Amino acid sequence: MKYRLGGSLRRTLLSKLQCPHCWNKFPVEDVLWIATHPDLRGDPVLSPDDPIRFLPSRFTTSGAALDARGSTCQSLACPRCHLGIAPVLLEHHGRILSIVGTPSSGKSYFLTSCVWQLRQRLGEAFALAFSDADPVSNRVLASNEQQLFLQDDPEKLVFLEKTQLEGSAYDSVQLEPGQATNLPQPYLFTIRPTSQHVNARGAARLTEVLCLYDNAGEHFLPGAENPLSPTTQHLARSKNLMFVFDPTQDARFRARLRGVSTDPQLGQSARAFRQDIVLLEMASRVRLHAGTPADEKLRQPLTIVVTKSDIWKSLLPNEDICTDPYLIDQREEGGFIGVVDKSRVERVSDQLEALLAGIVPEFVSAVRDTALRVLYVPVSATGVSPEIERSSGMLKVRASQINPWWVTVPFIYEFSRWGKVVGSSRDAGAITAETHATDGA
Ligand SMILES: Nc1nc2c(ncn2[C@@H]2O[C@H](COP(=O)(O)OP(=O)(O)OP(=O)(O)O)[C@@H](O)[C@H]2O)c(=O)[nH]1
Ligand SMILES: [Mg+2]
Ligand SMILES: [Zn+2]
Repeated sequence: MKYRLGGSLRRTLLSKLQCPHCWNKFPVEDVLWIATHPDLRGDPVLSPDDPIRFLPSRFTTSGAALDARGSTCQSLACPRCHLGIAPVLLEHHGRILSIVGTPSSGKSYFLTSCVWQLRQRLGEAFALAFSDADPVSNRVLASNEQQLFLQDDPEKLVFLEKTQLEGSAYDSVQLEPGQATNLPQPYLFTIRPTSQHVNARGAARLTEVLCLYDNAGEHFLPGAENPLSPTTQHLARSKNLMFVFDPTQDARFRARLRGVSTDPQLGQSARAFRQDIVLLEMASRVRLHAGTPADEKLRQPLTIVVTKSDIWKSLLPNEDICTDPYLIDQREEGGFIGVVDKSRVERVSDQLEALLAGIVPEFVSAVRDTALRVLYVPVSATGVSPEIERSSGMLKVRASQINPWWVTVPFIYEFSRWGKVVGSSRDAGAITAETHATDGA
């Protein structure tokens, strides 16, 4: 749809968009603007310090809204929760990929290593530009990346804080007057073909917005979800549920691994959670919010991200789970497309499923009961065990030793399902170059 969002701001906008904070879907013409005049403070849904959100009637010639005091505004907000809407969401649907798992399973390390590697590698290996769609809302993740990968002193022991259950990583809004609701902050990225991509001419149409969340593991435990803290409702909107399974949280795995690793997480006193129960809880929340019957398998693919593979890699001796399973398909007509070696990824998945079935059979049964399409992916966010820092007693990793394995595979495999941006070893040839520019690129 061509919509004129004030003045001369002419773009092909979506007719409806989804807020990444409260998941409300609304027509694009209902989007609010954020006042900039200092007198216009005290938004009723946010706080007395927040600028008022409003539906504009006056615009500048360049298409920006004017607030009630005549100041020029730049930023947009959701009509329901009043939180910021990145402008790119007016043109491209956000794809939510949810990361689920028990406390300490390794979700934050996985997300941080994955985003860091996507930034480094998508360009050279897939001709895709991966960038922050909203640098302000991505700042916690950016600071985690800095902590692990951009240390001046390579010998420094580094760590990521446990994800908080509430506080600065969440936004408090009053969806009902007088009732504070806690919403998790989304991380938003755009993925766009570069000029080297075989489909560079269709770059605007093929641009995707990725929407990720880093919940505290406690949010996924049975009984934790409540209407005033709907922190996991992204699950029902997720295009791919990524369940982070941590072998070090299972006593049977720990017993098998003590002979092969000295990782402190294998100690007798390590925390243990029933990961099969948390998986089933996740499935029931998805069904509840999506309105699907209790006995129906989930429609979206389920990726079991088996973390901390640096500890347990020797249990899968016949597979290389360290070097990335990617290839490049160079085209005669110009450009290239990055290809994921699906056969290799699926062979590893089958072997990993068989390994887990032998040690944690109830977890594998729960997975089979939950989803129709399942992929098991081994990852290590650090490539090395943490050590206990003497002075603090905390688990930390030496910055120079961090070397993640396969952390981008769950994402790149998912991207290969979207068509035209990432190929797979089975159908890369089927992706043909666009012959006409769809965006003047
Ligand atoms: N050996 C090893 N340990 C890891 C790896 N990734 C994370 N860890 C350790 O696992 C612990 C928990 O990691 P986090 O990423 O904070 O776990 P989380 O799932 O985000 O936990 P919550 O925020 O409490 O939900 C940390 O002490 C890390 O050192 C890995 O790839 N290998
Ligand atoms: Mg965390
Ligand atoms: Zn909203």
